[in-house]
Amino acid sequence: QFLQNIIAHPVFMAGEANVDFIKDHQELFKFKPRQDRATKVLSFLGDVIVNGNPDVRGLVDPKRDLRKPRLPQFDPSTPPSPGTKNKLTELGPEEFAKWLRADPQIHYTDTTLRDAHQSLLATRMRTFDMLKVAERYAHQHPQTFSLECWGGATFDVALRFLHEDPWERLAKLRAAVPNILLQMLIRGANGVGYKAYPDNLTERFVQQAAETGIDVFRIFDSLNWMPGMEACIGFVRNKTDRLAEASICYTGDILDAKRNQKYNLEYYLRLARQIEDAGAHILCIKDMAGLLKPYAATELITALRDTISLPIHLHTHDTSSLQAATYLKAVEAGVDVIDVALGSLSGLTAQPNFNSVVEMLRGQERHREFDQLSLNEFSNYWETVREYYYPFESGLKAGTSEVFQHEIPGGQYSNLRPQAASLGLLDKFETVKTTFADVNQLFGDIVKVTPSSKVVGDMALFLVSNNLTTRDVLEKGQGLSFPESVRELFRGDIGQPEGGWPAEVQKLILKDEQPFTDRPNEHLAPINFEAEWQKFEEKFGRRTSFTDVLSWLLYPKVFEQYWQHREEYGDVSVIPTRVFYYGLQPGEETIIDIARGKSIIVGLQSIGPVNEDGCRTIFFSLNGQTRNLEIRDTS
Ligand code: 3PY
Ligand code: ZN
Repeated sequence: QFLQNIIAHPVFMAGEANVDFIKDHQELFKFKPRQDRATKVLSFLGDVIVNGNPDVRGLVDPKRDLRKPRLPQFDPSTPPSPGTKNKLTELGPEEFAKWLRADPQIHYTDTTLRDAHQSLLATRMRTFDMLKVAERYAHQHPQTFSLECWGGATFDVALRFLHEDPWERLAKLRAAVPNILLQMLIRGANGVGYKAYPDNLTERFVQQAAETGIDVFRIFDSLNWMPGMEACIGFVRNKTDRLAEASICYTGDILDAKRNQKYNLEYYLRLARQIEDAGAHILCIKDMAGLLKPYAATELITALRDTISLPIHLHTHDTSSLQAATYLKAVEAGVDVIDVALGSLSGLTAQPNFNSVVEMLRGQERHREFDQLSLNEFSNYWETVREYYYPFESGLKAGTSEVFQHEIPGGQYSNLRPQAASLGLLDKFETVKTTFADVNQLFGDIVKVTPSSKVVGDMALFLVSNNLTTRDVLEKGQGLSFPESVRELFRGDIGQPEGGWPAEVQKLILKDEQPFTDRPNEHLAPINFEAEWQKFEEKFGRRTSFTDVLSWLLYPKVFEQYWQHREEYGDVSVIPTRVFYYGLQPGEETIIDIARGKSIIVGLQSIGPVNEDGCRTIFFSLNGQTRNLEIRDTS
């Protein structure tokens, strides 16, 4: 610290330090007390106890019964049995894909650690709760095809709201699950963000994700625009030895004459051929809103199996509560892998129920055996843990066939409600949903999935909060100024939709601005990684890693806040979730594993009154010793 004080001193920095510099500047000997890990954790807890965790402020129900979960049984004395990860290492991606396509038994991807909580709990599931069961899962269910555990919104939410490093989450899951493929969702040219990134940034991101632990890259473009996916497929193929799974996002209804003008069977088969030609190893049908009805699945999967030779992976959301029937038809038609979530985090806007789908197929030709008692133990674990996240529940109580009208993706639904609430529009949520459908028609009937779906949502909220309809847009759009994201969409910032943008609407939105039709990434200068790393070190210091640099390049402001939080409070991902969100009650104790093999026991003794500085003294016990901390009361 002494050296740091010298280097940072204005006299020294101006190059004016002489021999008496140290003698004349006694402030160089003033050191900020170095906060150890335990003190940092206590400061965080003190803040939650006094002021509440800002992420749940106003939503806490002190009477809620938050029990301790029971961990599923497993035998830690033997290593987990080899699974699909071992198979990929043995065969390489091309041969693996052939093996998958030829395997007669159905495969399952478990989405509990990504899409299920993104769709039910606004992506808030913490690494802490995942790690409690990851190793157990690897032992108990090694025949799972993959665990979807990264990408989509998890990257942003981990940094922004959970103050966690997404890379650390991935590395820890990889260590706990050495035998099952780990899968991520990547938004093609938009990476794990909401806009186009320079190609070489996505390339390094893909390489780093593979090195850290990802085996299956599920790639999609939010408008089903091939140029938005091609580069990313190439990065996975050429820069890693992992699987490139490219998606057709399913929208409309191929069996409904009113909805299949544009998005019909031919359209999807053409895309599938292009995906195969682009070099993907697996084809995904990404039914992000849960619109693929059972008989449409029969048509689509049968035709796809006849048209391409890739294995087919089906993803859906159970918003309508019909999708187990879709899976039954898809399995009969020869789908290779289906996405499911463990019972207590399944259904509604998440994936169909893993435990039940296994039972649906038991005794049938394509059944794959899973220990049902153990699956239920995992489901029970998540049922208890889900309660900790109650402030983030979407409020949807039952399946709804409304989804066939509004077509809101499952992953967006749980976000749109709080977004509407924050604008004071909760009592108009029905109108928001119907306006979402109207905006889709205004925009020319587009594929709606992140980020295009977010723009449709932004426009719907804009219209409802200004008491406008899509007809008003057509009649007086010249005089309206639209949300920034809408302008960007029509300018071509996230790609081109099938059939192009409706020209009249595009003119109303862009006014005199010229749209482009080539890849938005072509307009972005490549990243100079050396220069950026240097800038990064100047800003954040040397105790950093390349994964931090990548996080910063993808989400500069969010990373900066995350970094400040980490400097002040340390690694808060190790704090148990109940304590992280709701603090401790006087007399309560918790154990926190603050580093490998190092645990502390923290108890709350009492909370002092507010003093004249606006602070409260919190009396903690730390490993049996009393520790007082002054915490500012901002409530
Ligand atoms: C995401 O991009 O986060 C999605 O889940 C899209 O379905
Ligand atoms: Zn999804």
